[in-house]
Amino acid sequence: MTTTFNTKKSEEIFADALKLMPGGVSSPVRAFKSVGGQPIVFDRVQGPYIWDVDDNQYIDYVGTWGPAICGHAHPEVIAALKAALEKGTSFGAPCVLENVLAEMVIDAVPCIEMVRFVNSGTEACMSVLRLMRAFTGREKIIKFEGCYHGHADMFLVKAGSGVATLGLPDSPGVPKSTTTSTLTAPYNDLEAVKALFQQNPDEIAGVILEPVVGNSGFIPPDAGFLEGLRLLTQEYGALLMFDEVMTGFRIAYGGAQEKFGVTPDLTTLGKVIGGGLPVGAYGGRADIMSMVAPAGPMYQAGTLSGNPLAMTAGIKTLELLNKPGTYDYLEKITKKLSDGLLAIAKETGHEACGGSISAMFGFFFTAGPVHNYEDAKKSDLNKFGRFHRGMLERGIYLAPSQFEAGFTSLAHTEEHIDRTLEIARQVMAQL
Ligand code: HOZ
Repeated sequence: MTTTFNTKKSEEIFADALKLMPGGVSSPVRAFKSVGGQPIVFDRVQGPYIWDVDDNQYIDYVGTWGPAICGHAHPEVIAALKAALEKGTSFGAPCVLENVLAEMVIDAVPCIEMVRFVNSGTEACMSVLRLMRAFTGREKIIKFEGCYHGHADMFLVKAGSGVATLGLPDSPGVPKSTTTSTLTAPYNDLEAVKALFQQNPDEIAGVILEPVVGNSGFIPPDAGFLEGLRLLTQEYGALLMFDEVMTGFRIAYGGAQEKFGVTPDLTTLGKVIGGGLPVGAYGGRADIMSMVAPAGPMYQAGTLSGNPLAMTAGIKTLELLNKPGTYDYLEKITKKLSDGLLAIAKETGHEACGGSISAMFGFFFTAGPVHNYEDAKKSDLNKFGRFHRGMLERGIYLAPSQFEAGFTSLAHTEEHIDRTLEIARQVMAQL
């Protein structure tokens, strides 16, 4: 493919970064390891666009891995942040903004009666697991192959996202003793979950999952899967925990639990609720959350938790989302993108499958269907890498891994989608 793509400054900066930071990055998923080439270095973002340090412009479908659902650097978010900044950057003490965001989250998310703010999705998931164990007095948990719940030790078992991308699903440095209580099952396989409960009666604290998977690529739950998990967990006295770090406020205002009408006991959130600043949260039934210190004995803490700038960005972002028509719009443009990509793949002779729900989508180079991580791994990763590169060189920024979902935003218009599809047609025709 011949283009005039110039990334000279990106290359120079990344070469320096490689000497300064492991792999040149602050988080592995950014490193382009599985798609070839090297990461572009960003200079600025606005709306649906990114500009790199060489001044190339891209339409962005990563959205800083999820938070940018209103579009990057939304003027109202920036204005609110500027005003908040005048009051200081951190209090390490209660502030009324925490109450405001907590109330918005409690109103929106069906299972959440009380919430604790933390600083990332990883922190939310490791904390909620401790809470599940504290509440039930049981140690074992069930997670699903290819689901990613952050990088805490007990979740790095057959995990998705960066570890799947790098082929490191079980990381060295994680003590065996930490993961012996982590049982795994294939996603969408209720029978496998049932068998684990039968083999470990009275030992399983709960089931933890992405209700729509985004960390093995995009994989929706089969009909009845979430409902089946709800029934099984109730039958065995275990808790159900939806990790909605990706899906929360993205596939519906109330997340997957609103969309699918299945209410878990606990939920983790992140990404969107921070509006682009570092925030995570866990919440759920008040009787369970009352175990969290200082209300109860389960200890969990954080110097920057409930940070006023992060709360401000989250509040403004949820205000922008909580308007009539938001999710219909996101559904419409994302479906147009997803359907368009599949149609172009077919026309140009490539096996492909995929789909979308609201502002989240995915696309695999395999005939599919993809119900779980094993299915996702059948995708032609080499072809995905070449597709990714071709799109990048023509101004479309996709997640640099087959095992990540794509994200749209309120700033993406039909014109952006048309332009993306036009470029996808050029690239696929040459693959
Ligand atoms: N959790 C994000 C999507 N899988 C990526 C964040 C990261 O690992 O940098």
